Amino acid sequence: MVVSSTSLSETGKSINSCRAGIPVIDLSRPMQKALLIQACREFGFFKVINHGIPTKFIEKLEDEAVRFFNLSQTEKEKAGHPFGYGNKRIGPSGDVGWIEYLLFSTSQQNVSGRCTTYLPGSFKKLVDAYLKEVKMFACDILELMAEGLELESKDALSKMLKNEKNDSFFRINHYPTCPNLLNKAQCGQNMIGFGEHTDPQIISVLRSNNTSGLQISGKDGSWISVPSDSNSFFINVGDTLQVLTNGRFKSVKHRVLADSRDSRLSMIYFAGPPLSEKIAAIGSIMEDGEESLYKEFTWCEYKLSAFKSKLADNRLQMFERI
Ligand code: GA4
Repeated sequence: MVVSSTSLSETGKSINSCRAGIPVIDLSRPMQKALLIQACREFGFFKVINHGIPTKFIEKLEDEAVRFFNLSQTEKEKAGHPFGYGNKRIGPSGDVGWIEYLLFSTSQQNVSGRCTTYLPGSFKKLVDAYLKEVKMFACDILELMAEGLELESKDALSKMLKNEKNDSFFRINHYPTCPNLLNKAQCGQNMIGFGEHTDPQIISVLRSNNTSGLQISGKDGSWISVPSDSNSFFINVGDTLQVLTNGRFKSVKHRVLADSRDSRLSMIYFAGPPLSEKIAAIGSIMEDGEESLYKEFTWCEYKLSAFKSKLADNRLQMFERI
C-alpha cells in the first residue's frame, strides 16, 4: 500500500484512518504541537517540513557519502568494524540485509565507537557540522513534544540530549540497487535492505535521498510505504520515548526494502540519553492511579541487552511489569 504525504487537519482532532497519509509537521506554521502528539500516539512517526536546515549543506554530505561508498571494498574496510564500515551484517546476532553502512557513536567519550579517523577530512568536517545541526533540530522536536505533553519544563526531554554525555549514534546507510530483485518481484518476494525493528533510543531523525524503500508498520500490522522526500526529515519514536510516556507514544516498527533500479542513501541520527540516565515513565504525565508499564532501568542496561538482541526482537518485553 502506498500512502501519499498529506497533512493532518489543523485541529489535529480527526484523522481519516483510511485516507490518512504520513503525518506532516510544518515548522513554519503555528499550532503544530497537537498534530505532533497525535502523530506520536497513532503512528510513532511523522515527517517534518520547513525545518530550516539548508538542503545544499545536506547534499554536500550526501555527495561525500556517495564518494565513500564508491571506494573499493579494501578502502572502505579501513574504516573499521563493527563501528565504522559495515557490509550486509547488521548487529552482533547474525542479522543481514542488502546494505552497506557507516555507523558512529557521536559521543566524545566513546572513542572506540567514534572511528571517523579513516574518513577523508572534508567528509569528517561535514559529518561534524551535520551532527551539530541535527542535534539542535532533535532538541527542538523534543521541546515541542514536551510542550504538547504539558510536561513541567520545556527541556524535560531535550535535556538528555543537551547533556554532553548523551549517547547518540549516527548512521549512513547505502542500499545498492538489487538486480536480483526483478526475478524476486515477479515471484512476489521483497528483498530486505534493513529488516523490521524498532529503534532503541528516544527519537531517530532520518533524511534520505529520493529513493523510497522505507516502510512503517501500521496499527493493523500492515506495511505502509513512506514516499521519500529529500527536503524533509522523518522522525521515529524509539523504545525509550515509549517508556518515558508510559506507552502513550509508540515506538514504530519499520523496515527498508531494496530497489531493483535506484540506490537509496539515508542518514539517521539516533538521539540517545546518557548511559546513567534512569528510564521510567515521567511522573507529571501519569494520571491518578496509573501504573507504570515498565520496570525502571538505566539506558546503559537497556542498551547492553538491546545490542545483544536480534533485530526483529521486542526489546521492551523483558522490562514489562507483569
Ligand atoms: C537499530 C537502530 C540503529 O540502527 C542501531 C542498530 C544496532 C546496530 O546496527 O548495531 C542494532 C539495532 C539498532 C537494534 C538491535 C541490535 C543493535 C543491531 C541489532 C541487531 C545503531 C541501534 O542503536 O539499534
